[in-house]
Amino acid sequence: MEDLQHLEASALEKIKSLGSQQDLTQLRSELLGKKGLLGQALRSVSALPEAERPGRGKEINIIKQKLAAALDDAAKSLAQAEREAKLVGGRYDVTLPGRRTVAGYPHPLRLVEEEVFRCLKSLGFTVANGPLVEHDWYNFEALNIPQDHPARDMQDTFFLAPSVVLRTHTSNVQIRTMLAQDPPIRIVAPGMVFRNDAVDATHSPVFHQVEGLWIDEKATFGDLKGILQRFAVQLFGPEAQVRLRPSYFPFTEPSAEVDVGYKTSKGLEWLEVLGAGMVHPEVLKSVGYDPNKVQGFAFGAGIERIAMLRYGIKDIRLFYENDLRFLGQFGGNGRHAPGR
Ligand code: 2NM
Repeated sequence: MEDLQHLEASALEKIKSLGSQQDLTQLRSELLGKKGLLGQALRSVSALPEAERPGRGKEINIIKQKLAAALDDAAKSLAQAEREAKLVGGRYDVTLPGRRTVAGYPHPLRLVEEEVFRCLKSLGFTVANGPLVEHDWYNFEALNIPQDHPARDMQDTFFLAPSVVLRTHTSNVQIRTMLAQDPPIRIVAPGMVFRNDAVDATHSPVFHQVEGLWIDEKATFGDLKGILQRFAVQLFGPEAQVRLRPSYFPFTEPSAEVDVGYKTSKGLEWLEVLGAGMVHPEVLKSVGYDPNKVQGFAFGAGIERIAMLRYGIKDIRLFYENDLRFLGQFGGNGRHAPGR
């Protein structure tokens, strides 16, 4: 009895002070293996008087089970300790906090462009694109802009060759679309345009425009006004109003400057936002349309100008400097704000 209690106590003590899985394997075989201490004890049972054998055998088996369970527990905690030691002391410290990923977010000019699309797509317009480097004919001639018009001056236009220019508006896309398709036409042409201007707070030699075009048998000036009204409400809020002033463009007749009015503390304030008009018969003729059969209207606006008015931005250069402190302020519209 006493020798068995001693065996159990000292075995449990050894299990408690194990330092490695290797030591554990060694100890397990010393205790429970074929030639181990408990095996020896069991074998010695046969030397006892017959009456003592079952009680002694049972005692030994109980101790055997206890030690086996203690060894299994020790194996688990040793494995856990070894895993933790590896993680902390290894080449990578996985306990460090992760690096934060920064979700992308749209540029303010893209936000405005997308809002323009949202308004016009709901009216059946599709987006059309075209080249930035354009032949003189698509940029000027087909748009009824005469040879001696000041817009064709080197002071205003970037010439790459005598009749190759950086497009000065996206109207080249309207011309190319009308040449490729018959009416009805309902497109919106966004993109980069170029003017030979010196940089200041309100001018940039590269900026962005969006132009719309609707041609069919009876697209009227009244339809144009309705679209402009929706456009104003979409971009400047439900209270926005529209006012047309007579103007002149070579490619439209009649032509209008479009002001958007919205309520401020100082009363109704009017801002010039768009140009628009009925497409000039000469433009229709130049793309092979019959002005007696089809008609329509066009309108155009500068994306930068709309963004500056909407967000209260005073310097156009901010759009191009890629300063994240500036760009991070336009994450509205359900988009992700920048991470830090
Ligand atoms: C504007 C203002 C008025 C315009 C005209 C055309 C085309 F190709 F159909 F003739 N496209 N865009 C237009 C008309 C553009 O921007 C201020």
